[in-house]
Amino acid sequence: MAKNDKNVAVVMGSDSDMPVMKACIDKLKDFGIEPIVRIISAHRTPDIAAEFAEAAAQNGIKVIIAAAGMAAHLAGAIAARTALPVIGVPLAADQSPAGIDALLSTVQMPPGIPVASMAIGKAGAINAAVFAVQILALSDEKIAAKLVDFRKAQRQKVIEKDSAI
Ligand code: RP5
Repeated sequence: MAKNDKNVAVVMGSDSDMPVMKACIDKLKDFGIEPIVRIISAHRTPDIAAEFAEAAAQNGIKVIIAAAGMAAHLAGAIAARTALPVIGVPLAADQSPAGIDALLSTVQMPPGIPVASMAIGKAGAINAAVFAVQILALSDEKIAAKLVDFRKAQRQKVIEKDSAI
């Protein structure tokens, strides 16, 4: 993969994760960020997960969002092989105990190799995008300005809902 201007990667363990992770991708696009999107499994394609993580920084990626369900080791496995910030999104897969399995697998990283774990499911998917935006905003004034606008719009929506009651 050539170095490009796509500096956020959204990686998920299966195409079955896409219905939830679309919310993450769409939120990034709202901020003008076109992410690299990959399906990579920590368990089914561990070699590809390792290659992706080890090459990510040299490929221009600054933040990695990694989502998975069940024994959700994807975010941790990637974090083990890169010093880039990794944001984890635990998902509630079919037959999962409401995503608690994935939450614990994502959040319970050993000291020294952190994953910034978001909430389970769509809320976490959206917050992963916003958190990635917040990281990029530290060194990008245009993204920082969009973040200010996003917060203002969000505030306004709540005020309007309050007025409508
Ligand atoms: C995880 O197992 C994936 O992230 C997905 O949430 C879950 C089930 O995967 P599929 O059997 O639908 O491919 O690795």
